[in-house]
Amino acid sequence: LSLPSTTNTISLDTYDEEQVRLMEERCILVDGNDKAYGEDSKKTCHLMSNINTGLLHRAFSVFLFRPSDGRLLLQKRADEKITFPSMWTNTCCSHPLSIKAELVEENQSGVKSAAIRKLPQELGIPSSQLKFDDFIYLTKIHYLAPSDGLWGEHEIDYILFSTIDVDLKLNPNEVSDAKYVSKDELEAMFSDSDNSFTPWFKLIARDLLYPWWDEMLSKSKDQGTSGVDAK
Ligand code: DMA
Ligand code: MN
Repeated sequence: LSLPSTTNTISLDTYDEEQVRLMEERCILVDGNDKAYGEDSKKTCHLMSNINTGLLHRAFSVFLFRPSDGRLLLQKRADEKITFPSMWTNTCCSHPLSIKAELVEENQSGVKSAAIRKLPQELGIPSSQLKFDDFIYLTKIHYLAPSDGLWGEHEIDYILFSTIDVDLKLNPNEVSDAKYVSKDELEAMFSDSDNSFTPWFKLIARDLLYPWWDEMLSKSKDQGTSGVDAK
């Protein structure tokens, strides 16, 4: 007798305990038009066996810039992460959860609330430094990327930019390193084969980040200030 394989047969025993616990989070299921229709576990949403049948969920990606010099804050994902471990990526990524505050679509409130929840948890940024109106919604992208065969991503990803000063206290279970980079410094990192990058960061950098970054830096020059202000 051969039973069909289901997500329940996949064991998380070999992974980090805290990251396994987070696999129980309830993600928001969406259709190809980002219409929410239900929820399922983070584990179910990130198994390639389910992604290959079309399962899609909602996510966000934060790009945080330092006001004084327009540098972008990057993080290196912890070795403990189950998907895309040890890779450099944008400031913070995660998922709005299927709870009232994070389901709100008006003014992209749900994903902004989720960002304000995760920036402290991953990077130790004090919540008092994070204000709703400091997050600018740019656009959303639909992408699919396998991680290691078993795991992957298939998301509608909301891109949020912010130009604010923050204090950092990295959570080592989430982030093993962080640094602010200029465009040239990021290019140098991309050219160094010792570094690996998440697929969504590479995609967003090429298609969206560079034009936006240029515009932001030139605006601050027009204003004749040394600082950069996106507002
Ligand atoms: C998921 O990020 C979201 C995107 C945009 C890839 P993640 O794997 O860092 O999520 P979490 O921090 O919740 O594990
Ligand atoms: Mn995801």
